[in-house]
Amino acid sequence: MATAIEKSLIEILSKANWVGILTGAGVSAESGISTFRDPDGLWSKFNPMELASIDGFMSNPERVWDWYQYRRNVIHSTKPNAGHYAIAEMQKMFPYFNLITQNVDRLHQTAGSDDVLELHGNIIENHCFQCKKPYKQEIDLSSKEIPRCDCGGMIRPSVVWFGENLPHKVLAQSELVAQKCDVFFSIGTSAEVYPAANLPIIAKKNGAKVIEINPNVTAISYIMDYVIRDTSAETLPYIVEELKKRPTN
Ligand code: BV8
Ligand code: ZN
Repeated sequence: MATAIEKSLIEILSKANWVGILTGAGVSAESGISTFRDPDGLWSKFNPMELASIDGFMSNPERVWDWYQYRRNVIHSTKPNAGHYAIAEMQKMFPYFNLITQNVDRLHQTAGSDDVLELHGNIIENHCFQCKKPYKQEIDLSSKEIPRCDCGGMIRPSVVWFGENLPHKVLAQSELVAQKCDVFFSIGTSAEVYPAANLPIIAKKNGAKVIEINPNVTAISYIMDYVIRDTSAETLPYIVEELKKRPTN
């Protein structure tokens, strides 16, 4: 059962005109996908700079390719959880609503969210490391062979690695949401990675009510107006049910 959600939060939400949500790996945890910085997370087993960076790919492309193939196989057998579905429902409950995600698994889209702002790209698509051309051929998830582009370049997953710029348009849109919304959720993210972690701070500075849904304390818990120390799959369906009971504006 979600920890007691303050009545005032539901009150604020029922009157909200524009809701923004930033999600991180924690939202996919209850679908069975490891997070990065939890004690059993990916970064406890792998070195991010070796596996999620341009230098890492250049120094050992096979190791990086293998790691993404392993993650793609994990993601391939997962399904959205109640938290993803609740966010997809929330999209229809406000005059303006934007979902911004750091996740690359596309479970939000599978759950029915559309126009998802993917700050860190996605693990499903691929492009050429050399000429950047999108690589449209089906990837054999069991293959250790790095496919080649017709320019001869190696193919890589279309995620944003450390040291790489985020897609400019997506970042600009996300910053606009943070500036304009009246309520901003930070859900399932440790808020350690920038510029994504700036978004709740921008929202707060621009007068939004900021809400954190996370079983643990994060680097930005201190700025929150509301903190719900529970999981997303528990909390979000409960918020949706409470909102349905109230007349929205
Ligand atoms: C950039 C790849 C401009 C995709 C990722 C030095 C050199 C270069 C850059 C930097 C530098 N110093 C700082 C930087 C900037 C750097 C950065 O922020 N580094 C940090 C670590 C200090 N950022 C960048 O490099 C970005 N680009 O700035 O470009 C630039 C250019 C050149 C030089 C400088 C700057 C690029 C950032 C994107 C990096 N790519 N991954 C992939 O393979 O997935 S980041 C990686 O962390 C993931 O993508 C993930 O999205 C991201 C954030 O992690 P979270 O989603 O928050 O996950 P985490 O495990 O941390 O936390 C999970 C949370 O969930 C926890 O709080 C937990 O309590 C909670 N939780 C658990 N279970 C649940 C739950 N919550 C709810 N319910 C549950 N059930
Ligand atoms: Zn190419």
